[in-house]
Amino acid sequence: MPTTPARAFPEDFLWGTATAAYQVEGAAAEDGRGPSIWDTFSHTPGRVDHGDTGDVACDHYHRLEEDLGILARLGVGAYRFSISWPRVLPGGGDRLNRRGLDFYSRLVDGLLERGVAPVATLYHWDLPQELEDAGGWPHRDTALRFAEYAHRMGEALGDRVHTWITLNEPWCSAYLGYASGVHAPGRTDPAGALAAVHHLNLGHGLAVQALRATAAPPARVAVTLNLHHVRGVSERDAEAVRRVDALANRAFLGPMLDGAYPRDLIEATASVTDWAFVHDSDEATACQALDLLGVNYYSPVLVRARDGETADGPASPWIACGDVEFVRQPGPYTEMGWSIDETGLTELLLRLHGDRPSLPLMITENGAAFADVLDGDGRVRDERRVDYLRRHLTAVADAIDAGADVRGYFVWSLMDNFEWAHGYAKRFGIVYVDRETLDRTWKDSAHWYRDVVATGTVPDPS
Ligand code: PNW
Repeated sequence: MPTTPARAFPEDFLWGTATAAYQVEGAAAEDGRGPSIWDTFSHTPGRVDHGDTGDVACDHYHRLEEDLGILARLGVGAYRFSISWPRVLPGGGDRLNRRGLDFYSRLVDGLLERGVAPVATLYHWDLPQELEDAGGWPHRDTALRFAEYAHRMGEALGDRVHTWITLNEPWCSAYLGYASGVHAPGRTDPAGALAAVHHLNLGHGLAVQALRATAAPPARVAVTLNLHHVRGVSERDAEAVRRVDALANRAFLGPMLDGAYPRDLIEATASVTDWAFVHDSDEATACQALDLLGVNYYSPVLVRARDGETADGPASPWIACGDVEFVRQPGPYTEMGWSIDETGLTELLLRLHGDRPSLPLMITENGAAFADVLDGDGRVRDERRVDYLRRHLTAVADAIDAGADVRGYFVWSLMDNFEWAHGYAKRFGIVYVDRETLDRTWKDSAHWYRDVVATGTVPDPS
């Protein structure tokens, strides 16, 4: 008998790992793939650390069999990947690129053959460049193009993919892409960013309709949000917490789940936009019944009220938050500088469950970057990642014990990959990828996670 209590998860809990197309695939100009905003952005000097690009990434496009083998040996029940829109519809438009689609078809079949459920994300940030040139997400037509893309994918893969995610982290797409400009397409236009928020919400709703019309039942349709667990330094900071919650969370939860933008969001941003891009029935369209809410969690957010507006700093993702100060959290930190605090995950899950008890939750990303080293004996001793994962899984178990309906958990990420503006320097994988040879090596965390999956329990650290 173990002397310390292990945490057991429900029998049918879904264990998985996650990646995204541009971060792992490479083969950026092969088999008819068109350019995306991330190709343009990463090839623009100064945008990505060390000038890294996704041209080769992890070469997953060519190493599909090897990577399927890793998933099979991990024993995971599901794999969350994203479809590259410009690979299947170069230019974003009508012409289906059969060779591009064939890659996803082989991926899906390969997963099913190994007993791994495919979880497909339609949009993990790689907008076809032509659609950006036509206005991008601030432009209404992008939402309509996205719905057509969703329709095509539902038709092509909906017989075999039973769990769909429309958008990954629209917060990043809108605010990092169009307000702070640290992500593609690198624009710094707050009004455009809020228009992007809306067209992402609208595109989501239209995509859900398209998937319901095409994917074979019982398809599960979800969206993945990077919900921010916001805390105030003191009671006096409640208004600052509410503002950040409106911009980061309720800007998406409101239309998608309640069919309306929060009034306080509209009011707080009135000097930036009049929200005229919201047409009469848009909020109703954005609000489609969902089978799951995907939650990506890395770290909580700490804020306090600032006296008086600040002078203009660098472009910020936090529109209309000049009177809010973002406070550095206490450590320890990951390599991203993100504070490690799993209590925020429990609290976030319980809040979501309390607000909407009938909506099942799934952790679609959680993980950490550390400065991993491949030792001479071929081992990566990433005990800090094991500790991070153990803490966060325990936090999920705490939320489940307190009543939250959490159906699954996906580690970000299956393997080290292109970490957006940070390039390859930030390693999130449980599998190590050598940047010279692209060889894959299981880190200690991968061995640990395999045991968690096999037993359905998180062992105590001892
Ligand atoms: C998420 N932020 O990105 C993405 O879904 C992944 O593709 C990514 O690799 C992972 O988390 C790790 O970063 C984020 O600045 C990027 O707050 C930036 C932020 C949050 C999430």
